[in-house]
Amino acid sequence: MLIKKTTANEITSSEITDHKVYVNRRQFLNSTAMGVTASLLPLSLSAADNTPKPTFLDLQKSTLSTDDKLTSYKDVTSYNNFYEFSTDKYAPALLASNFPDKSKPWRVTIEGECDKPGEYDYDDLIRPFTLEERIYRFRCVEGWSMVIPWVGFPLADLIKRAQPNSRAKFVEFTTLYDPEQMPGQSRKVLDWPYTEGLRIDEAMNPLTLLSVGLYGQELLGQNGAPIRLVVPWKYGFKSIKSIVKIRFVESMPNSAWMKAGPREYGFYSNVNPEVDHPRWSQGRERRIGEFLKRKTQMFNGYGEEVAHLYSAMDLTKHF
Ligand SMILES: Nc1nc2c(c(=O)[nH]1)N[C@H]1C(S)=C(S)[C@@H](COP(=O)(O)O)O[C@H]1N2
Ligand SMILES: [Mo]
Repeated sequence: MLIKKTTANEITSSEITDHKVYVNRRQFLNSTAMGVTASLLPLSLSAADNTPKPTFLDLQKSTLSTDDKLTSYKDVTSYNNFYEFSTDKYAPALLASNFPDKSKPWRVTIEGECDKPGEYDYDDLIRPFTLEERIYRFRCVEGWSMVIPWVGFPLADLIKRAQPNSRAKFVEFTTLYDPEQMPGQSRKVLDWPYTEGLRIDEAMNPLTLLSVGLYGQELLGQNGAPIRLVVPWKYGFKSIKSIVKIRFVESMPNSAWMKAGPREYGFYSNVNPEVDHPRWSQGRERRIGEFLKRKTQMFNGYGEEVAHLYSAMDLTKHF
């Protein structure tokens, strides 16, 4: 992460459409980064480098967006699950405000069953991709939900560049392990580092996003800076934050939550009002900012796009 002009808590909701922070940052990158880091770019060879670089002014609006009313920027950035910082939902906004340490490079390793593995600086990793704004519903397993204008690019675009081989049946993601920056990791709440996984066809689905921002701004620490997953038809915990590793594997990976509670958290974790969590109903949800609960929709309302992925499966068994 090269520069940061402002911090989240200085941004008021009336300023959320002001993209200056991003634009400055991208212009800076465009003018300086290419020459210096070109040799570190195993994925961004030739052709892609001649295409216009994404700027946050040029954000493409995605046709996959919902027109549900947005959750406020304040709620999206102050009510968070990020156990590496705290199990208290209001604490990550305070404890992660300077995360990640801007003086340290953020590297993402791509490895496993693929022809183009590599280790990338964050800026090099995202440069080849066109950033989109996508308004997605996001539902937590505990029955709250938000509607968030994410900024990101399809995970499929990155996967295609990595060229997975025929043994790549699943993708495993890993969060940074650094107890000095993430105080919650000094307590064994989960088996750190946090890991998650998707089946390769789920990972390739056009809805699956690698997010680097929201509300037109760079991601804040509490939302999983600098890069996190967003899988809108699955419960929130699948959307792993602060990713440092993406690994193609042959067999189904075990996630941090599956290890913590195999009866409560399955690999698929599709939003499903018919399959309750052992300790609570999944039939209704509270949209943050609303008073009355609403009925939860199958696949969080994205059935048309994803139901075919599970047509042959018993979803009470594969929860
Ligand atoms: N590394 C990591 N990723 C994580 C979590 C976490 O504790 N650690 N929490 C998950 C859960 S339970 C939810 S609901 C979402 C919350 O994302 P948000 O804070 O941006 O709303 O992040 C998910 N990703
Ligand atoms: Mo969650």
